[in-house]
Amino acid sequence: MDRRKFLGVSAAGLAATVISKTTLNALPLVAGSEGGFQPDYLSFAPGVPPEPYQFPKSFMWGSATAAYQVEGAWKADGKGESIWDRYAHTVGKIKGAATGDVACDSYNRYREDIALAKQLNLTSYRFSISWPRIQANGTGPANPKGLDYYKRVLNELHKANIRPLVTMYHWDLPQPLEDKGGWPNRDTAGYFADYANLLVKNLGDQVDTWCIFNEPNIFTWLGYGTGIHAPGRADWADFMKSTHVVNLAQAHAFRAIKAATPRAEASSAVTMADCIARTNSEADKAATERYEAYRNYWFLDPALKGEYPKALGSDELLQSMGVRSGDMEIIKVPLDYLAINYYQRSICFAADANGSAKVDTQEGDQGPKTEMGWEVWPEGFYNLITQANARYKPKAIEITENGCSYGDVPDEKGVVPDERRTAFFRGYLGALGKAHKHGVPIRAYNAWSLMDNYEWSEGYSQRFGFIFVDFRTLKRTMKESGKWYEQLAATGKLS
Ligand code: GBH
Repeated sequence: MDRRKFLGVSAAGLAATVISKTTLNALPLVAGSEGGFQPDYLSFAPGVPPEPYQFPKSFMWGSATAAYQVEGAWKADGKGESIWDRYAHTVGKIKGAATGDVACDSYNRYREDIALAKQLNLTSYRFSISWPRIQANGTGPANPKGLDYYKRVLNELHKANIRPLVTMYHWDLPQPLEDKGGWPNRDTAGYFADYANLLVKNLGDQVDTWCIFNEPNIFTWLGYGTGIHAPGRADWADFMKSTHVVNLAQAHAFRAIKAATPRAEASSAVTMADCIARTNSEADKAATERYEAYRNYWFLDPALKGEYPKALGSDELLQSMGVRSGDMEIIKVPLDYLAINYYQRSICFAADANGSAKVDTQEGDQGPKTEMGWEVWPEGFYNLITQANARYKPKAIEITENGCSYGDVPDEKGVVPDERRTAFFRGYLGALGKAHKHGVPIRAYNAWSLMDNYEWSEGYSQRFGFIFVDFRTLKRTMKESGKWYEQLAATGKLS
């Protein structure tokens, strides 16, 4: 399960091919970036402070989770089966055969989780709603017990004075909709519109900020393009079709939200990468543009500009995706804020010397690596935020996810000494502070994650939380990084 294959070839619009395993020893970066590429705070030994920065009082400090990764209770109170239930129950798909059947049991322990968020001084709490809790089959009336759970969660958050940021879809499609064709099936956009309607009609009075999709650029690709995520299909044509259906669904949901609650804000969280051409060659620069077009812009340009990015969206491709006349008018909606998930930069290059359109990517290899193997390189975060801001000039930006996996466990005294995580957040928040200082309208930072949870195909082998979860007992223990974040959230002072 090599997540590095992400879009290794897809930007070419061609069928999958073998990914080259080039290593990145001497990195010939784009012109002008060689000297002085690393700012001060990137002398990145754990404990080395970044440039100090005082975030404003109004800045929201938060964390993020997702339903399937934390809730468990996969059959409780009339919940239907999702594609993740099915996939995780299929032999050979997930590391250690781990499932989300129990996960962190947040379905039963949400009060404790929100109390911990309060202890962390959080003012923002991003979580997602499980579609099959609301509609077991993906269609029809809402399940009152499913709604009731989320009403209780929202109540609890409001009592604690924490702003909820609610994701409508973090990857758990009702299995019966997959059986009807899933995201490549255009009807799914209509089913999603109905679901979004149920959410805003029933929960709209408790929610001011919606996140429609989580990482549409990832779940379409990994779920339908490579098959390493649910529902496990590996079909280029299905993948590309699914991207268009998701864009339609995003617009339908946006309109449903505005119709029911005009004051509410809505967007979708896209995982963006700082995309860097491996060399200065024309071929590598063109490859970078194509990759970026998919990775960063494929679900934002259609909404905000009414078109697919031209670097990739040829007429043939759009036709094969099932784009009909009139679709782009439907798809264009003024998403209210920019929601960015950020993990890595991507070093991009042309896959063949012979001038085909194939794109390949590799990880940056200059910074230390987290346990997922992802490079720690805060400057990429700064670059990406400023680029995205320049492209869309949004009224506001929220960082909806950013974080790192390290496997630290409690010592005999119950202390979890995860200095590397604190160092990671110091570095990335230094980059964020720098962007903020330069006038980028960032209003919130939601760290991934509140607590260790089910890391999809990686099962429970990757820990991203401020809170350690013992998956045998479900006991929660605040890590040292959590105590550090607690102070930051209280003062806004990065030092
Ligand atoms: C997010 O996705 C998810 O929203 C969240 O549920 C998850 O738990 C969290 O991050 C941590 O993984 O090496 O070039 O192929 C992860 C976003 C984007 C990260 C693609 C891995 C692979 C890039 N992913 N990336 S590459």
